Amino acid sequence: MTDLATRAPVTPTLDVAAIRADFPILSRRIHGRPLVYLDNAATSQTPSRVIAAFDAYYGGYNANIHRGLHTLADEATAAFEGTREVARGFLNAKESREIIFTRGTTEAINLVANSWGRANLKPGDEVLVSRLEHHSNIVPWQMLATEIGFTLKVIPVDERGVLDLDAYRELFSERTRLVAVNHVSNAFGTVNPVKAMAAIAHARGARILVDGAQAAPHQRVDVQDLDADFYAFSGHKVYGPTGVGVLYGKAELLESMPPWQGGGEMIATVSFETATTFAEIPHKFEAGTPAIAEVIALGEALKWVNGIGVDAIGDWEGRLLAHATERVLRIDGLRILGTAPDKAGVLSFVVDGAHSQDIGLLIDQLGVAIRTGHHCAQPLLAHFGVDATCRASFAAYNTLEEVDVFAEALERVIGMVR
Ligand code: C6P
Repeated sequence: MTDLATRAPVTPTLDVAAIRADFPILSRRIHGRPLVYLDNAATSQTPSRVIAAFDAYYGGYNANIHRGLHTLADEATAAFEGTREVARGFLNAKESREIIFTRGTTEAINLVANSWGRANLKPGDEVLVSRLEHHSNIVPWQMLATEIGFTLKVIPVDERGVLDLDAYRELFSERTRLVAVNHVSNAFGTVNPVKAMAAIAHARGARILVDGAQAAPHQRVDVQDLDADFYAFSGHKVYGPTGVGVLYGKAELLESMPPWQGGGEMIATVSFETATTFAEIPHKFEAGTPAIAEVIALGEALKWVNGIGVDAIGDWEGRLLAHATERVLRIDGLRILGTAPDKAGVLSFVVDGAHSQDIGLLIDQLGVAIRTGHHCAQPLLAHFGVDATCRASFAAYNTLEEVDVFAEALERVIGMVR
């Protein structure tokens, strides 16, 4: 706990007022009060340039991509492929063909399970997932395990919500083929040492898939430095739109994998007489018309993040987290879940004698948006003996004053329900 409460103050490197002015939604009032939006781990808000990208596309160059020879198709294709290059830079991938557009992190993980997993996992093999995983990095592996007959093994956490690396090392056997782990836990905020975990996995001949949904918005991600085999994130958590996400995969791996969805765009030739052949990566994994406007708008979101600087965003969120932690710990009977020394801007807590759902509903009446529930991490919450927590999560546009409003509102609603 002291680790968090005494975290060294960070000099604000962000012009938060200017950032806020970029987000029209932040001027909304909720139940007559200024919106205090602290549900950023569920979805972040979008700056004007992302919203404008939709208008520009639909009002100016709406066309299908990679197909037409006309001007609009050219413009749309260039903008779409432009995002691929922006995403490559964002993750520091070697090549833009290592970037595949998906509907989000969930679809990215399902792609890996259904393509790489089906091709590489055999009965008796083992896949390691962690206790900290979101359901989207558990259920696709469970579904495939039932079908194929491999075993899922769970990397344990300690009482702070930190992965036990010794136990991790010991879980490996000669049958371990894959580690599937998140970079940052959505429920507790734990930052996992995925670079070290990748090195251990590779030394044991296993691949590693990193779920970066909660890391990409808050810290610099360098897939080459991490040596991740696969890395996934979602647009809507990184100031972009819903319905779009990214799967990074090492080129040689993606090339060796079969397609997982068939249709237009992913083929080289189709014939009833000879075998259908497939397109090169990344198109092999992008069947059908993609979410063109969303991909283009995601490019704008990533450029917006680059313009602010993801390190500066992470530093500022660390300051917000430290202040929020210090404030809520004054509340009698409040317990924080997830006290790792290295945490992203996520504050998960339960309060004696007050149900999380009640807190969430009542605090909304005071204009404060937080998330309550199991956060799609039921195995983690069950391990800590709870079925729900309240979760406040921070973004670049949140202020220390908003943290104070949240803490005061929290004290008030706890007084009402106890
Ligand atoms: N977590 C949260 O409130 P999608 O839905 O595909 O964009 O992202 C799924 C996902 C995968 N991994 C992690 C670590 C996540 O946090 C999420 C989404 C949201 O915590 C919604 S449940």
